[in-house]
Amino acid sequence: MIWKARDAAFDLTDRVLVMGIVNVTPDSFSDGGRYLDPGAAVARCHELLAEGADLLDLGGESTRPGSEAVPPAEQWRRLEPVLTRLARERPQAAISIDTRSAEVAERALAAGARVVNDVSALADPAMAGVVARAGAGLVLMHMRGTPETMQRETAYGDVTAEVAGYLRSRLSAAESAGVARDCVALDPGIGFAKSAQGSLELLARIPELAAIGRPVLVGASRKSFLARLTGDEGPPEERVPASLAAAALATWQGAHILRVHDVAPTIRAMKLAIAARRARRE
Ligand code: HH2
Repeated sequence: MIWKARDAAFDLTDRVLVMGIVNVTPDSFSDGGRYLDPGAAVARCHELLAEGADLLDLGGESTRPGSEAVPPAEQWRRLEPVLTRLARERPQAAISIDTRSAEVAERALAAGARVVNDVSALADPAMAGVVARAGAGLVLMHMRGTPETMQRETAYGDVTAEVAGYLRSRLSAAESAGVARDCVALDPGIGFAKSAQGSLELLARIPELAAIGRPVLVGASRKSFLARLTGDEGPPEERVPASLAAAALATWQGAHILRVHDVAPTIRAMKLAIAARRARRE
């Protein structure tokens, strides 16, 4: 399967992409405040690329449970110096921009980003047009409500069936608005309006999402559902071993893109799971 993003075309037939997270925010749940300074954010980007990240996902807004929306102007104030420096220093790096705002997406694409990662799956009516005009990659994610309200909406009959139905309909909406199907990747939204059990079930049932026919992105890294299952009670860094297990499990189940904080160890875990996937077929 091919995933297109402007001048990039990722062949995902027997490959899993690792997307490294850099949050240029004061309040993200794991790296909040660490990369708010543009120099620190750019240094982190170089570090993750050196570790082998295929893409970098830059965000100027936390979407952790309970968080409030950040105005587009403030998101862009955080992101602009980082994107400008990266475009100069690493023009070939594939940059994804984690935003629900079409205005921020448009500015980021003009500055060289190749992918828009939209956790609201086109809630901003201008978003699809912006993505389509640039021929950019687009990640559509499932959630209910908004980050502020979502943890009140975690009860489902069949979580996987509902998420798959939603992603199919958002894929159709994107296509109707002019986004090429080849540019779209789908994401079940681990931890977004999901109980720990719901997140786990989605990880275990990735083949049902992959059956839609587009790449599946999984973002389980350091999330609190892991702590609920393992009993880790400390800070998010304590969740790295469980995150690596989740990355291996997602790869084994057929995920195509892993969105993670810890790139180098994830690549090792993913390689093992890819080798096991090949062995299953041979
Ligand atoms: N998770 C987060 C943010 N963006 N995008 C996609 N497509 N999938 C995800 O699972 C996802 C996402 C939350 O993680 P993080 O960016 O580390 O934290 P915060 O939202 O607090 O900035």
